[in-house]
Formats: sequence, C-alpha cells, structure tokens
Amino acid sequence: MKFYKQKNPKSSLIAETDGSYYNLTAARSRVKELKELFRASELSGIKLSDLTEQIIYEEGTPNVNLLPDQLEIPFSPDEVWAAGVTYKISEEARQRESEMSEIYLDIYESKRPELFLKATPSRVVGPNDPIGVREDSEWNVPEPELGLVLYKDELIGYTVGNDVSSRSIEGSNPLYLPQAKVYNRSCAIGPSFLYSDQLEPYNFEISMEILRDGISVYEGLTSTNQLNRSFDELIEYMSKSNILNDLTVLLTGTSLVPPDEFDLKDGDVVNITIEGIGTLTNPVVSV
Ligand code: DO4
Ligand code: MG
Repeated sequence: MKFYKQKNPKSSLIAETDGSYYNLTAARSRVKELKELFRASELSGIKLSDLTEQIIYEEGTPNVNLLPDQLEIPFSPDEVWAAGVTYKISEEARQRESEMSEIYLDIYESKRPELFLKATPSRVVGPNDPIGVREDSEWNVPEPELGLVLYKDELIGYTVGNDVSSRSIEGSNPLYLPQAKVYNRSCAIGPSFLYSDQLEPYNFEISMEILRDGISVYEGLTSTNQLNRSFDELIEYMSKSNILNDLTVLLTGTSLVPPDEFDLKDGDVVNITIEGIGTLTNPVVSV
C-alpha cells in the first residue's frame, strides 16, 4: 500500500491499493497527514494497511486520479539522517574527489557506519519542488537513495530520497561535510510513502536521469542488492544514545555517481525512480 499527498482538491492524503487511489481526507476530514494515521495505528494496535482499508470501505471513500504534477511531500519527517559510503562506487568516488582521500579508506569496511544528520524539516522539499545547489560550490551532484521511514524506532516503510551534495566542498576537507550536505533545499523525498511489513527490501531497482534543456545528460541504473550494510545495522547505529523523533527518514547511501566532469546546475531536472515507490522529480535552483 502506498500513500501520497496531492494539492488538488485541497491538500489530500491519498492511499493507493490494488491499482486504485482513494482520497482519505475527503472520507474523513481529520485524516490530513500520514502522521495521524501512524498514531492511530499505534494507539489502536491495528496495522496501518488494515486501518486504511477500514476507512476506504466503511466510509465509501471516493476514487481519485493521481496527478503527478500536483503531488506534494507525502509526510514531513522531523529529521532526515543519511548513511555514507555504503556502496563500493561511493567509496571510490570519495577517494577520487578528496584532497584527504585516506580518510575514506576504512569507512566502507568498518564496523561503525558513516551516519550524519542530513536535514531538518525546513530543508526538505517534496516532488516537483526545486532542490538546491549552493552558490559557493563548484561541483554538485544529486544522490539517489532509498529512504527508510521510521515511526519512533520502527521501520515502517520506504520512500525515494535525494541527498543533494557539494563534491567540491566535501572534497576540499572532509570536516566540511555538514556544509557540503546541509543547506537550503539540499534534500528531497517522495513521491510516495510505501508501507510495507513484508517486502524483499534488498532488491529495489534505483534509476536516475538528469535533464539539461530537456535533453538527457545522465542516466544510471542500480539496485539495493549492492548495499554493503543491512538496514538493521544502519538503524541500530543511528539510534544509539539517540532517542528518535516520531518520524525519521534514513537515506541509505548512493550507488549512482555521474562522471567526475558532471556538475549539477540551476535549471537541470532530476528524476529518480525506485521501482515500487515511484519517480521523484525536482528542478534545480541555485541557493
Ligand atoms: O562521505 C560522504 C557521504 C557520502 C554519501 O552521502 C553517500 O555515500 O551517499
Ligand atoms: Mg549520500
């Protein structure tokens, strides 16, 4: 089962099940945000999918069409965290870009993963909203990543994430990582929240296309089966001595790195697709 938020009619929470879309907000006006459904599911002990089906069938919930250009962020996470150097290709890219490359040598193999706070709510955008490249950065990339969605400390589903990054700022000194990663519009999530308690999570296909003046300038395809860490260990380390807020997204690292001469620019459009979740589309602006 998947969930979306759509701007029209009004801001509506939409559930997708068996290929049909249902407007939950039209059925029950107080069901406006996914967080409310998560809370109701926790309090009642009823699975999120069962609770949603109850609303759909008991209330005669209206069918709607999904309008991809009207989608908004499916939920607002309290925090977005990210893992780094979880795929071989990312380890190699960091070593090439860095003036202090030895620092990345151990992190791919080490017991403790690299984890960092990527974004607070004001820095996260949804589908169709512009993502940012920093004005003071010469070399920028989108990073397409599977996002784990946690309610408190429990993994409840998935979303698509973009860990937009400055390679030149991180490359000049790894201590600049927060500046390379955390700034206005540096993170996008969406287009949907995929609720799942029974998926094969290490087999998501991830693809990315970057358009410049409407022409494709990069295309890549990978899979989470290349991930060098388990979701459990990433969640375990993120939660150590760190009580999580109600809703956290944990981005699991990038395995698609455009050629080193590629620089993401104002006016580009990034499409990231994860099979089963959808395509996250964002234009790029300079911030
Ligand atoms: O070491 C820096 C972060 C790398 C990263 O964001 C990734 O591998 O996705
Ligand atoms: Mg990343």
